[in-house]
Amino acid sequence: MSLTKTTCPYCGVGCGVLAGADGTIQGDPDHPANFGRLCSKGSALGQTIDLEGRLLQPQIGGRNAGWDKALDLMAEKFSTAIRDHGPDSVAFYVSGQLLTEDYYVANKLMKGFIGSANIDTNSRLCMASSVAGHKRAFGTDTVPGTYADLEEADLIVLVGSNLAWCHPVLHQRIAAAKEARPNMRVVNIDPRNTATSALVDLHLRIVPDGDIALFNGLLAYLANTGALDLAYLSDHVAGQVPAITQARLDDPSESGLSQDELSRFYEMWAGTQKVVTVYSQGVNQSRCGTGKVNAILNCHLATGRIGKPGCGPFSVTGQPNAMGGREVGGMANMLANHLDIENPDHRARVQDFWQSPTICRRAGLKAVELFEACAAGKIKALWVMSTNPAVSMPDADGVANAISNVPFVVVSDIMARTDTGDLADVLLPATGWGEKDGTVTNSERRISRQRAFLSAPEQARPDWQIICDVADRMGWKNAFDFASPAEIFAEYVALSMATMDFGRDLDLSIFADADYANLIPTQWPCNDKRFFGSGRFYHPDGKARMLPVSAPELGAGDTFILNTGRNRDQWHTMTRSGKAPRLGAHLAEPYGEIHPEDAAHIGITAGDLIELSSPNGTSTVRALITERTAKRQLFAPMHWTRQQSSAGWVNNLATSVVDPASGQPASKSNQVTARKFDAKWFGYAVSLHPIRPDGDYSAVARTLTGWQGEFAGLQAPSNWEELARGLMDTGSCSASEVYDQRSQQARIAFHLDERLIGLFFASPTPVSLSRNHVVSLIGTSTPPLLALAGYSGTDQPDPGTTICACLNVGVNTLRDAIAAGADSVETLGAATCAGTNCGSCKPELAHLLAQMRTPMAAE
Ligand SMILES: Nc1nc2c(c(=O)[nH]1)N[C@H]1C(S)=C(S)[C@@H](COP(=O)(O)OP(=O)(O)OC[C@H]3O[C@@H](n4cnc5c(=O)[nH]c(N)nc54)[C@H](O)[C@@H]3O)O[C@H]1N2
Ligand SMILES: Nc1nc2c(c(=O)[nH]1)N[C@H]1C(S)=C(S)[C@@H](COP(=O)(O)OP(=O)(O)OC[C@H]3O[C@@H](n4cnc5c(=O)[nH]c(N)nc54)[C@H](O)[C@@H]3O)O[C@H]1N2
Ligand code: SF4
Ligand SMILES: [Mo]
Repeated sequence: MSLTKTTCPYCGVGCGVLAGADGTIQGDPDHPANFGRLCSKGSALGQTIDLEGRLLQPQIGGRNAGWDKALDLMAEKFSTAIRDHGPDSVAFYVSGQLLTEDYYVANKLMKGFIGSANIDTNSRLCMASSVAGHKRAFGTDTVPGTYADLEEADLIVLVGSNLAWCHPVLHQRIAAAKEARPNMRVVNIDPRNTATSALVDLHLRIVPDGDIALFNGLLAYLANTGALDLAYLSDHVAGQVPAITQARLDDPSESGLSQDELSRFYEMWAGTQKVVTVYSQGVNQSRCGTGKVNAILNCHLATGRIGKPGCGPFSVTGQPNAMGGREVGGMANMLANHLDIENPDHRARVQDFWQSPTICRRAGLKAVELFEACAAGKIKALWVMSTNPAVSMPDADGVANAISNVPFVVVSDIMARTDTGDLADVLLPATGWGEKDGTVTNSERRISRQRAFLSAPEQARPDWQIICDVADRMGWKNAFDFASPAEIFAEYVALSMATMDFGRDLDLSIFADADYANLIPTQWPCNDKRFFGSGRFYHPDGKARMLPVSAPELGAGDTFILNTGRNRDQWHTMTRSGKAPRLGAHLAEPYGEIHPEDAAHIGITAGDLIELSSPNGTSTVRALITERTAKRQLFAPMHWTRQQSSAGWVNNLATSVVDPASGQPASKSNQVTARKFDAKWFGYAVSLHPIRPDGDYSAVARTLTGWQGEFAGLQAPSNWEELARGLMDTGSCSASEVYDQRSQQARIAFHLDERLIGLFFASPTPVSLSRNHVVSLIGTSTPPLLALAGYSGTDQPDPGTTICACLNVGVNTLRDAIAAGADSVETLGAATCAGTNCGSCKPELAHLLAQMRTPMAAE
């Protein structure tokens, strides 16, 4: 069958994919982001494109309604709110997962036609500090780096980035380059010891938010040791004196690192010309995120290590189109196409180009402020597109309440049930990846096409079309009369060209005559131009700015610092990745990493649950006792929602502390207390049918044969069968129950016509059995007693927890192979196949090898 060239819808690496309607997924060997590679999430895309769980009809008040009704109602509600309460009484909250064309028209509608700038995006939670830092230093939000720079660098410094899990294909490219050039060094700056540490020469385990002290210390060191590029500074940079003076005031040991570690890092940095500093959410998501960005940029500017091959600062974007959203100006404090709201000439030009009745005059509400305005009753109509703020915003439960407080809420999504969709008055079915056409821009400014290879299911429509339909009904037909995303792209390119005399960086002229249908992945401004290569920046005097930044006071309290982030195989709120059984196998439950000493201190042992509390709320997660997390710190993934768990979403613990310059929430450092969740019983269920995430603690996930669920409760029920039937859709199944008085363990098997439909196990201690084994029994004709054993016989070894998701290789299989002599990632791959498909698990294979070679390090 013929395969369509498209782009992966997950991370900002922006890998090219060859996709077929039958679910075939291959890496595109011609795409310059990945040259054929894909990670575990990309490889499993075929398992996410079925229609299970999809929203396929517009709904009003939970009932199917036609498009006309839904769109008329929206136009009426938005128009009435604007008429009665002014343009600032309405808001859009959008996403870096919209395509550029969707984003462009959403921004045009709000800023040029409604006349408000109340359109903010989940990029506020993601890239806002980088945007603010870039603008302060460069005069524009320019990301100068390219992927080739990473391969050419002699030193790569990763700051607050778990590249191995979050940008896996870039990580693989760096690993390959390092293998080819063993002199290349990689340093990782992260309070946690992550999978990324397996690659690096030096892991600097700083204290949370110790980054400014560290980089100010570096700047002072560069100044003190004569390592500044004085000619570059005098020609191209302003502000160095106050920046260096301020840096010298900071004490680098506040970073938590030893003198020896600091010296090693500073010497390495000062002694290497080709340095790339890659940074991500450990930098951005902080109350001093913009300061961290400028502390890093200062060091690159001070040494002229920018604008040249193999060096420079490189903020890697998270979402597939975070960069495209920044380009079209889809945030509340930007205009369009990298122009400024505050600049009257920019405003006049954009208004003239759009022929619009009005134009916003001042910045709109940033995400946290926007939901605060919802809570305060100031927003009368809200439209959320392609994001799930009731989970991903700090104070998630408060945000859910704020959304409920808005009189009219519209949510455009591809899924019928999401935590945010559940709060909507109107739900609009968008076409999803594979069904829609448009463009995305990746971390290195490369614009690639997403192309449809599936037809739109039932009533689903592309986001750009839904937005234009609403604009049309609000009276602005001419300005939104686009017949295709190609026409929108052409207007976006034309706007950038019509504003080029302002001398901004967004030069899209290379796309002026683009053949949209056959567009090949292309970098702006043009494929071979290097930003800042001539030493010219975008401030009026052409010079970059170094900024004085100071390290924050790092308060020590008796609470834990809760760090949050991502798992290798899940994507954000799991609406898509959660559908793939292959991906659910990696880490199937919300968990909290806790240091062994802290665990002992609060009385937690393996398998226990921990209850985390903050002034905002509580959350319960499985304890993962490990030295990967430092003492008095915890780490929990952001992925779990109310759809899969009853207590495992962590953002309700987060208070809405933001960086004052960017408005970005400090998602990595929430103050929480932790104690043992005093469960009276633990349960585990596997089922052919969906399992309900009810009870005091629960987490459900897809498996290859159906669903599985982990449970726990504060009070044991009087009837286990009743409880199990309530959780699982057992219909008229017969139940076979075994109850062991002595151990108080209950085991129930549900059969229908001799077919095993479900199994339920309960115990006063964490349920111990072979989960892989019982999952494999579902749907078979295994008789009750055999099924209830919970373990396989010796003739069928238990593979253990899945490490390689692509080829389903478990930890026990790997341990056996290592014991039998496998001594490298390659020989382990040859023996078990693990890591031989996408390679995303290679860091974990390396970790396991290291662990088994040095048993003391065992977790
Ligand atoms: N598998 C997967 N990949 C993804 C995503 C996903 O959901 N799943 N999402 C994508 C998106 S949108 C984004 S934004 C990126 C995010 O990509 P990353 O930023 O790499 O991922 P995170 O896990 O959020 O955080 C990175 C690291 O910051 C560290 N950190 C915490 N506090 C500090 C600190 O004070 N200083 C320093 N130096 N480090 C700190 C954390 O311990 C963590 O290991 O990933 C993208 N890729
Ligand atoms: N604690 C904590 N919180 C965080 C973070 C963290 O590190 N820690 N990271 C933050 C970051 S960096 C990010 S980017 C956010 C991400 O957070 P969100 O954006 O809220 O998470 P997603 O699950 O990606 O939400 C995307 C939604 O869009 C839907 N969707 C998918 N495709 C389409 C489409 O084509 N059209 C439409 N209309 N809908 C679609 C999906 O089903 C899903 O409901 O989370 C932030 N929140
Ligand atoms: S690294 Fe993985 S998630 Fe990111 S774009 Fe490539 S295949 Fe997709
Ligand atoms: Mo993100």
